[in-house]
Amino acid sequence: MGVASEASDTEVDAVVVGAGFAGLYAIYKLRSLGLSVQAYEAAPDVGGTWWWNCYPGARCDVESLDYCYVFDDDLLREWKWSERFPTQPEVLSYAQHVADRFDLRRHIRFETAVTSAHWERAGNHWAFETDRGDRTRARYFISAVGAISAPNLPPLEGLETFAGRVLMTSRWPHDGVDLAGHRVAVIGTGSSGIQAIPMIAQDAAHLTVFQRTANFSCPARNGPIEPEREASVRADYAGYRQACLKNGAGTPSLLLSQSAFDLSEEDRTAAYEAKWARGGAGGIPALFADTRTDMAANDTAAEFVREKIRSIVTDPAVAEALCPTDHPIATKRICLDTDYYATYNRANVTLVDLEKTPIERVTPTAITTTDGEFEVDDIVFATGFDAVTGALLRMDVRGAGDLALADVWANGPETYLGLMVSGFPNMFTITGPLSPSVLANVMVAIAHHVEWIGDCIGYMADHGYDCIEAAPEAQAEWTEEVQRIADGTLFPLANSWYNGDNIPGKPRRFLAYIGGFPAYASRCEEVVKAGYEGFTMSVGGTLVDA
Ligand code: NA7
Repeated sequence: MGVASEASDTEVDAVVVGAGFAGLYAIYKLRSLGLSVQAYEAAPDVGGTWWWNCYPGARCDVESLDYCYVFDDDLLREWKWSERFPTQPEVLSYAQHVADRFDLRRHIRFETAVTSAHWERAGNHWAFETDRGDRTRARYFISAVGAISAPNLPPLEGLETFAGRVLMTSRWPHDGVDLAGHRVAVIGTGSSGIQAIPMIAQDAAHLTVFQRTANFSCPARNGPIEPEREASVRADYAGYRQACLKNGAGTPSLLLSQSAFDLSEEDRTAAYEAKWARGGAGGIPALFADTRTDMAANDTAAEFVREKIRSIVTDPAVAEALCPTDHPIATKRICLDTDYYATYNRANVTLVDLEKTPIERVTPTAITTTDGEFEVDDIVFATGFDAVTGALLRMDVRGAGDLALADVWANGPETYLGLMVSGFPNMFTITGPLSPSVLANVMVAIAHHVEWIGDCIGYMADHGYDCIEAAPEAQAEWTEEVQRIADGTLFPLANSWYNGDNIPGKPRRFLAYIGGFPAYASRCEEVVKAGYEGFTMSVGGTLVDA
């Protein structure tokens, strides 16, 4: 664990903001290029979202064999995952292992948040300030702030008067929380709530779940990694990785090729049953390519899951309340669970349907809805994140001409390839807005971006450039293309954080590239082959087309 020292005033080649998986690899990569690197991390240790989200039941919903770095063969050989879907402590210990093994901590200042990053054209550098008073100048600004890292705490009326504990899944205390004998409220039924609810129900005297929107969840069927599967992956990891890179979601566990209507109804149902029994990545929607584009195909998957909910939950009224009907399946992130629906059969669990009876206020001892008062000792917010753009915008980022990123993105983020923003020279965003990010295996997305950025900086050094910027026209075209591809799917039909819908006032724009990881990676490669088409590189402040 890093220890913060005195505030500093320094100059380095690159500042990396964030020491999660993106930040760690960026530090490693930039250092290997010979750059001096300073990273800042708000948490006391590495891991990013895996440091903060240590709530009960927290798990990765990408299979462990797919959720790792591939830049070092020894690291790949050495590290053994214990379960198919790794727990948060295991993912965190992997991040810590990587930091130690590659001696990355010495570049990171922990418990230090970057508060501002301003581009200074005169010095051709970024000037950073932190909440500990550090001032740092750097030629390159690498944002590794994460797409799902800026928590969303809804401003419920009266919350400040609540006498019990207010907890957030995304800021869970590291020394744990004793819920035994307590009456606990969980607000939110996304991935975090759906993972935490079965665990909390086991400890709490009573659990009341406040559900605004029912969500689709499929069984993870977690367990130890099958030795044969692990052996076959390890026997040809390079080949396995190539399969990952060719898959739209960056993980070969998801086979998205056939239509739901390629099969007879009977065979389709049998395929859904088999997937439900097997569990795993992507859940039921991962079986057919047209689940995300064709409403009739989507309905077959959605109705299959609704029937499963009805078969598991014994109280028909509770089952109906848990059946999602407001959005096509998978247009909100599909959840993977362990005993989520069965948890509602417990005598100590109550579901409150906020669609019918919204929360009015919080009192010192209760949450009050239009239906009455629910007395609780603890309130757990599992209310998600200001996803994809939130973490970047919570810093004061100003580009050329002192333009604030928040103003430039007032109508939604605009980027070129999700890698750079026009008017913000030398600022790279790892898994940034309008890149595959949250729609791909994020480890694949991170590796791709870090390597692309490293190669780009290497190219600039080789050619004597010291400044790169996205051209406004290229950015406008990319931004339009990302939305157009999303509009060809069912995703815009959902009120989801993919569209920015979960944050009041956030402009509606599809925040990730949904054309699939391979198409995205090819585009990035073509851009490079065409001499960094759509980017402008300059020497000593004189703009020259690269
Ligand atoms: P999510 O998926 O955004 O889920 C947040 C949940 O909180 C969701 O059910 C929301 O309902 C609910 N919510 C949000 N605001 C409120 C208010 N004001 N009142 C009641 N309920 C509310 O976040 P998660 O942390 O679960 O998962 C995020 C990602 O992290 C996940 O996809 C994984 O990749 C890991 P809504 O559906 O918006 O009506």
